[in-house]
Amino acid sequence: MRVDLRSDTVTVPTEKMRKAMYEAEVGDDVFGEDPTVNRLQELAAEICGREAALFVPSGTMANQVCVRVQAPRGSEVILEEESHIFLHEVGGLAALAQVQTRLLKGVKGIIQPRDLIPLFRPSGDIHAPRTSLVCIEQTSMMAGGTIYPLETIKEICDLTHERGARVHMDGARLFNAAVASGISPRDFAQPVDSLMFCLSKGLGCPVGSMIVGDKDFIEEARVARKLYGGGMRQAGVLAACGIVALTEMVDRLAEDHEKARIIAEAIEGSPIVDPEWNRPQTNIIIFPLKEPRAGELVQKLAQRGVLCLDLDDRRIRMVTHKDVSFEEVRFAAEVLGELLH
Ligand code: TLP
Repeated sequence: MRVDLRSDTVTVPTEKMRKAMYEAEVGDDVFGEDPTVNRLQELAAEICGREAALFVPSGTMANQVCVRVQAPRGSEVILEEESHIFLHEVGGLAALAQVQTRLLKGVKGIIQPRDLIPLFRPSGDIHAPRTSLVCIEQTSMMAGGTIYPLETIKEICDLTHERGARVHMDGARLFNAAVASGISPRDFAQPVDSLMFCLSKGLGCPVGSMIVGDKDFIEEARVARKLYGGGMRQAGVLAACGIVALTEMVDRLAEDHEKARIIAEAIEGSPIVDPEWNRPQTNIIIFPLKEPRAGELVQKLAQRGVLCLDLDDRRIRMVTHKDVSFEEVRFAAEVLGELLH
């Protein structure tokens, strides 16, 4: 058996998606003339209760476009120290938006409003960069898919807006957070200035992310998307999958969370795992080892057919998704249990 738990990005399009791709009505989306892209964008905006949305090729481009539009060159962007935008986007903040970063450590990846307040630069100081943007990540990937509580998001947005800055949500796994918490994507999307979510992770699309926000912001984002080479032509073949994802693939994410709990049980009580590890709230399991042996363990798991990733020399990540069955997950849990106990 081969169980691929490296990421939910390994998911492949469903039959329905392939059929939808085949049948999609298309046009030139740079001219705004692809009816399927337009439908997907309207659907995404509606689900999030916001004015408009934009289809982009990847989550990375979505984040980078949102930062570019909202953070002027030379301004300062505040991020959690293990956020995807900071750690895993190839230095795009420096290379593309040309902004400076200010990092803080969250609690299980979640930025605490009280810790954020002292980081805003004082206005009127000629020496200081302007704080333009705060980025939050829903769910917080490197903390093990933890959920930003809605109250925390509201507090962060209020205090950031009071200080003249904006908030961007990297909602790559927004729907995992929504399904696990019972809070609607609309509620999560209300307080922030910009939001992106991915179609190509747990929702199973081959390509694509959505940027969501007010009309004026989305118009600016469309220009930045073109600048970054993300203006696509007959993208309706891809957008068609997005429509299937948003209408049919959201509720089933609960299964992925159940699968994560099965794996978590195999880790529980292991003498070689740090007992303080964050138990999974969604579909991501990250557990730290007491000794720096993550690479070795990942190799041993791979030899037994269980694929996962080492994030550094101590931390191992497993991500559950639609293309691993409960049977495969139970097999992975068994193998993991044997190696950990
Ligand atoms: N995350 C990938 C890798 O890049 C690490 C993964 O396997 O988890 N925001 C968050 C929180 C993400 O986890 C990711 C992808 C992205 C943005 C970027 O999305 P893509 O891969 O579409 O550029």
